[in-house]
Amino acid sequence: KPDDGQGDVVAERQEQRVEPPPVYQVVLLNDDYTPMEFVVMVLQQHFHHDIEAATHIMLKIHHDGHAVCGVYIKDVAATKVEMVLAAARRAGHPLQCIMEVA
Ligand code: NFA
Repeated sequence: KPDDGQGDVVAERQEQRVEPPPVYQVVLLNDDYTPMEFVVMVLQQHFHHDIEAATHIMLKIHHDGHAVCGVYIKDVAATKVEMVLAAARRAGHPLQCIMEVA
């Protein structure tokens, strides 16, 4: 039977899929001034954690200096960082938020 070329197309598709899409961790950093309640609110409102998970993550930041709050594609992660920094600035808190390749 003559080869219809379909097998080659499938092989090329599989080769193109070997690299996973790059994802970014959004990380909150500890400081001495931002109220714990504000951080818990940020984790609920911007990262959709329930109050129990949000409190756990806030305490991890407080004790370890930082914690991952969520993992997103690049443009979503960048928007999260900007929204959190804007909310913190608006409330007068020094809370810092960064993104890094997961
Ligand atoms: N360390 C802050 C405090 O004691 C709380 C905090 C937690 C700040 C997580 C920033 C991030 N008020």
